Amino acid sequence: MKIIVAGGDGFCGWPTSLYLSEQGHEVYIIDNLKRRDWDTELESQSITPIKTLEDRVNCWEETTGKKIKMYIGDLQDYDFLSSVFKEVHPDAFVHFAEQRAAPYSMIDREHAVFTQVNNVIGTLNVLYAMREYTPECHMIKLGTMGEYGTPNIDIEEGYITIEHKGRKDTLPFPKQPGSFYHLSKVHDSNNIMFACRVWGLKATDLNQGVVYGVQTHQTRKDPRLVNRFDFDGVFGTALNRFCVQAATGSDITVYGQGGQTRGFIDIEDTIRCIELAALNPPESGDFRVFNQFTEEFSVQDLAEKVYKITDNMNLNPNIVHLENPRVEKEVHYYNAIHTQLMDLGLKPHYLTDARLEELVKHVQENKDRVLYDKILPTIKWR
Ligand code: NAD
Ligand code: USQ
Repeated sequence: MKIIVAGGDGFCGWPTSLYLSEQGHEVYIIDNLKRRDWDTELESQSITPIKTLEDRVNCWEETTGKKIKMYIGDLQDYDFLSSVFKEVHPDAFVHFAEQRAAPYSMIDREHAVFTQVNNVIGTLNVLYAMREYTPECHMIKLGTMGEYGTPNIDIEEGYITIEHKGRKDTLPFPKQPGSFYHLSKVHDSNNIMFACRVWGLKATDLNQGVVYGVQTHQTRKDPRLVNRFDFDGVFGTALNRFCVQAATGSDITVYGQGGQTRGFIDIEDTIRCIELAALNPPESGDFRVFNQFTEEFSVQDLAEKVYKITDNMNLNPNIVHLENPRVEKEVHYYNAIHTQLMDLGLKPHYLTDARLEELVKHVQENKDRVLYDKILPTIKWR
């Protein structure tokens, strides 16, 4: 298949591009390299030293003989996007290219506005480009489990059948997102659903949980292919952050009571889910939603898992409960359905002690790049 991977320089997009390329698909990366600028803005960095996109792509070709073409540009620039669509005529458009950190979107008005404009306009442009140049193209859009929030009922995959005053209908599952970033994903979902309904486009919204891990089979082929690894209080996500904290003698920071429960997925499974969605497209006009995670954990569960492993490694870890910088439920019911990707053939990599130990060791190898003053959270929701 001809597959565009927008956001192909990022944490999920880079290993996905390599995996799809290895499977024999023609891969075209779009990225505006903004993620690297946000590191500069926040005076932070990936723990792993990442090469430029050009070097990474050249290294992949040198190592495997497979070519990945890259286009440096912004999805908000419709002329740029149109020119890529006209040249490539993709079968699938994998859309990772958004500002994805909830804390970044909550810094102040400017960052909230930037996040929503970047994400919503970028996606709207992709929908228009598909409609204009390749209506058969399948949009595979990265959404988030955080669109649903934490309702006191089971979370279905996108839709819920409800009976109201004697009448019955299947409707989009209610959304209660927890940040301006998560809200941007809800706005995207609504726009994509509308475009599928009125223009007959086809799309899969992958409501992904928190991703952990760093390396994949493909990024391990050469040190120059290494994936990025975020640890700071803005872009670092729960499990990866806890591994960094334990590996570097910093406290494992549970926010509040730690009963916050989320869906989690190994980066090795993220890349497979994308291919499964691409190989099994929906019908024209369909807006399909999959919940993309493999296991549920509370933040406290994760902290304790990391504690156990790193204690065995004689790292003397310590769990602290910080005052929660976010506004979120800290004790709640959580049960999200996630069967559709399994039905398509996903064989999950579950979080094992061996996987955790490997992650911690990986951090230890790059320990000198950890910026200790960037670990604690500084952005508050209120
Ligand atoms: P990332 O920030 O590492 O990568 C995103 C990439 O998109 C970056 O390389 C950035 O430069 C690029 N980008 C952003 N805006 C762009 C634009 N307007 N035009 C072109 N390129 C642009 O993020 P990630 O962790 O790889 O996440 C990828 C996607 O998956 C996001 O949409 C995110 O919301 C979603 N997601 C991520 C996680 C996670 O835990 N990382 C979990 C669930 C969902
Ligand atoms: N948390 C802690 N301690 C920390 C960091 C986080 O207790 O040091 C808690 C948070 O309060 C939250 C939970 O862990 O309750 C998850 O936070 P996170 O930073 O790991 O993840 P989140 O902000 O939800 O965002 C990440 C990605 C985002 C994606 C989302 C999937 O950055 O792109 O959409 O995970 S989901 O969580 O399912 O919405």
